[in-house]
Amino acid sequence: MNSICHSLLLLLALSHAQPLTLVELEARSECQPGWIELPGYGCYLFDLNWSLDWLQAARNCQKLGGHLVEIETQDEQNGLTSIARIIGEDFWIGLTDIGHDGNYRWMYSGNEVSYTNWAANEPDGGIPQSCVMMFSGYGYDFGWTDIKCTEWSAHPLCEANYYQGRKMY
Ligand SMILES: [Ca+2]
Ligand SMILES: [Ca+2]
Repeated sequence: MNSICHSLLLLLALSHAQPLTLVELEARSECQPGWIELPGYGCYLFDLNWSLDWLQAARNCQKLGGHLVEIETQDEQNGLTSIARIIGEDFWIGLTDIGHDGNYRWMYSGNEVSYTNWAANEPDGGIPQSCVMMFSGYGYDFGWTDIKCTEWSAHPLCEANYYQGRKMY
């Protein structure tokens, strides 16, 4: 998108009294088409094309040049929650305790989880529930739940670095 067009859209967006729609958020973005920017954090894809199990969702994000989202701060979570509320569906995130029950790690970075957004009484699943979803139902409001990796389907929520031309940086 050229910069004049981008500035116009930005002006339009800033002059809105209403919250931005998904289309407007995408139009303002410095990310790949279809991805949404959270300024300072990166690019995110709420991939509504697919409803997949956790591993398939992870592969799907990888194929698209990203990875399942890793949520490190309350700010990042708040941004993602506000978009997920508009969509109103469940999303996989890149957190798992497969192979080390109760010790949650982000799959892509390998980092142990520090910030968490567990819903009340979660995680509650022990060994059978090893993958983590931002869940829309039961009043969870996109808080995290541990859930079976293969018996549930949800949309992938992918994250990638900023995009310039064809090069990620
Ligand atoms: Ca992140
Ligand atoms: Ca659970």
